[in-house]
Amino acid sequence: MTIPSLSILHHSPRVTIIGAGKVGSTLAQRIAEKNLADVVLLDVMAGLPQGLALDLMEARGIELHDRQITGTTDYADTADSDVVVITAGLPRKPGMSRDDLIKTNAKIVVEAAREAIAHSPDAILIVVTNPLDVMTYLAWQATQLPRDRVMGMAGVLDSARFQAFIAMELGISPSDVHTMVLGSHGDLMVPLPRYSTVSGVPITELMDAATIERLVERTRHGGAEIVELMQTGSAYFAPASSTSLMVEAILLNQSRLLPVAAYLQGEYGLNDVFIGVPCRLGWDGIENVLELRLTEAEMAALHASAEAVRRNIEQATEMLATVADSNN
Ligand code: TXD
Repeated sequence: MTIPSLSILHHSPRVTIIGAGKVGSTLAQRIAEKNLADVVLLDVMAGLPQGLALDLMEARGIELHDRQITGTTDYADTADSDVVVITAGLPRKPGMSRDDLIKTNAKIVVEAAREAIAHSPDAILIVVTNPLDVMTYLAWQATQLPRDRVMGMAGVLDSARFQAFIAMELGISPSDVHTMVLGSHGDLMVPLPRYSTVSGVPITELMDAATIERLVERTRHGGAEIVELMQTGSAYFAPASSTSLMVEAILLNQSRLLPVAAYLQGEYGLNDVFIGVPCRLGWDGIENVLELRLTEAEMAALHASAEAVRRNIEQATEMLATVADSNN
């Protein structure tokens, strides 16, 4: 049998996921089973990504897709990826804040970003590792990619949590709830009830202020609530779904308006920092940053959030410089 040489056969989109842990492996499953792209899973633990990839390949006949899933420890196997997602690094343990992870994760993320982009110079980079906004900044700095091709995943997850809590409170489908959470991925995130709606109706019309505040607080501590329950790791189903939504928006050029950590150059009065703001995502990555009209209090909360990120960026940069000095 002769197989026709269709150019499309040579252009299957390719997503590399660095870090084959809980988030990375669940994301690989979502991307393959949604039939979005071939997936390369890379980890430092020899055997882990290969085993997970084989396991996912063995499910293909049942899940009915033909995507290739490859496991590797070698960056050469990730070459020419369209999207690179970094999930490598440690997750939180009970009692830890996301910022406690700076020391362990900064070096891992910088090296992963550099290696991955050296092999896929045209890729769009999505960072997932915590502390999210700081790690996204370091990855951008290490790769020198244009700002529209580097982003962090957090706002989609924080908005999904707020969406879930509103849906549970009102006893309605989460599909009818649209939420907007800006700012850093941490206790200083900025959920925006004024811009959160149920089928077009602002939630401020449907719940009293105390109820909304309770749901906002639960959203702020949504990650910690799960860490406390699990005791042995952090959330990964909703984080993988959120990242997969961003990958899908990019690969299918959907022009979705999603809150993602983006590099700001004057938007919202902020400069030289990555922070969660609504962005239009498509083939080119971040195609546009939407500047919402914010109240004074909302703007102040966003700036406080950005200040905290900035302090952590300084701390991480000093730490990386010390490591580099001690290696010289
Ligand atoms: O909203 C968000 N952005 C997040 C972020 C939501 C959930 C999880 N979030 C963070 O993602 C979490 O705090 C961690 O920093 C990362 C990954 O979380 P995950 O739960 O997947 O952690 P695991 O299961 O420990 O997996 C991490 C993997 C593990 O297999 C390590 O061997 C691997 O990372 N690892 C590396 N891979 C490649 N290269 C290097 N250097 C490396 N170091 C560790």
